[in-house]
Amino acid sequence: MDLKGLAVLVVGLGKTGLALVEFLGRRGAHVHISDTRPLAELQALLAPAPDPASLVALEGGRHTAEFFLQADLILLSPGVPLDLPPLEKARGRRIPIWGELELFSRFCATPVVAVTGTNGKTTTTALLNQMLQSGGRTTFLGGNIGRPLTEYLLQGQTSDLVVAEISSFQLDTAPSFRPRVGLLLNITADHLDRYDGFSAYIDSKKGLFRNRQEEDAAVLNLDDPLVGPLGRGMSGPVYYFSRSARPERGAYLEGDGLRLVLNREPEDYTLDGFALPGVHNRENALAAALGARLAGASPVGIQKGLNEFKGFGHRLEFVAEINGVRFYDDSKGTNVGAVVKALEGFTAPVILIAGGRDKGGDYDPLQPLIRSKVKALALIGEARGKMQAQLGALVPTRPADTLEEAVVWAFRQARPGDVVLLSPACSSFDMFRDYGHRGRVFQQTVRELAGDIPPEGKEAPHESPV
Ligand code: UMA
Repeated sequence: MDLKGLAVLVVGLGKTGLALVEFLGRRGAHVHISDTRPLAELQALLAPAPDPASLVALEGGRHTAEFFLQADLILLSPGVPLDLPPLEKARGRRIPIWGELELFSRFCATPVVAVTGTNGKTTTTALLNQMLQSGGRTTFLGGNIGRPLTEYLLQGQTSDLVVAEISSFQLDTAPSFRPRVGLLLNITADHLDRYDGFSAYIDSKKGLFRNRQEEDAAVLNLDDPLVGPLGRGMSGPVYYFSRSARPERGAYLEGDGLRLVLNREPEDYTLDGFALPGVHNRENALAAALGARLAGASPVGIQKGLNEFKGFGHRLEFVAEINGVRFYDDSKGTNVGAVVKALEGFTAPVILIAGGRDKGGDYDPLQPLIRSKVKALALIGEARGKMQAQLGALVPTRPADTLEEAVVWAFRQARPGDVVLLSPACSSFDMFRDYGHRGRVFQQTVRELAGDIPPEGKEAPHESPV
């Protein structure tokens, strides 16, 4: 595809937008940018850009139809909603609207291994990547995990494989995306602020297999009532992983280890050296091993990956122990399903810190676990009122104005042997730049409590919470 001379509008100038701008500039496109952030902020972001000559027009502080309609092609960052009014107008004029993943799909010549699902994506993707690398394959790790896939195109496409964590937002705007190995881990309610109901979200996730061809492998969670049945309608290689059953072709738990059955003899792997806690991480290990093997990882690489993988930041990450109280950062737990999985992993009483930007779902499914595992609840952010109404009667609950206040209160409720867990069930954008920022503020506050860091060095939230 030739982008030379094409007027291409990039909507959103975050990580993805910046990578897109650079790629488009190199390909000779006329780059237009629209972002709701103030113009001066956008200009500062673009200042070090290598080829400012390609930048034709910049719109800051708003999105307008006039600006959008100047484009021959519109490229969306994943966080940009599809129902912006200027996009409606552009659709009316038949201007193509793609997500970054669509552009990537059209330019990438390297086979892609893609992982999607509501929860476990990041851990599974990173573990799968480590298994491939441990076996000597070269990979690019990117996508929703934090690194735009466009960076792979900028690097010159020199890896054997691309390993990509893919969100539903990305799938929605990538009609040509075709992974050679696609893993669908699970589907539970999430992002209902952006989808027209749960079934629209389910359809979005199924989009992973939209262009599947006979030689492409599908990896499905047999235990998930929405994911398992999808295999019935699929031809070609379909593999299942399960915590409770023994699929004919796929991966399951066998004794204390993990067994893979592909077309050959069963292969057994030990989980003795596997460092991640909780049964859900065993499920992630099953999916990762199966996906990695199908993508060409050697058995030695898989075992090495299982032994050496230390987890991904802000995913049930152990932070510190203070006076017998253990603190865990699960800032990446941005929906109810993730919090359920996090709580299931603890046997000690938990003081839970939750809340943030509400995503339109229901917190009721947390009730049984709050009753059985949670001793006290601190609530932050925009969702705290709604969460208090749905969960506050179950255990002592405290709304807090800041995450720091919530941490200090949680610590006061704790006794030796208890756990303080940040697992918000919400996105972070009401108080923080992203979940990583929220996790770092949590960790820093905990370390201050432990007396490790003086409060001066603190990273501040980017705006005051409501
Ligand atoms: N913006 C607008 N208009 C809007 C919305 C946003 O102009 O209506 C602008 C913002 O002002 C900002 C930019 O768009 O300047 C942000 O774009 P973005 O939200 O797409 O963020 P990126 O930095 O490009 O990060 C994106 C993904 N973000 C989202 O999907 C929200 C990152 O996933 C991903 O790691 C990154 O691309 C690299 O591929 C994060 C995420 O929260 C981790 N994902 C969601 C999740 O996991 O639940 C799906």
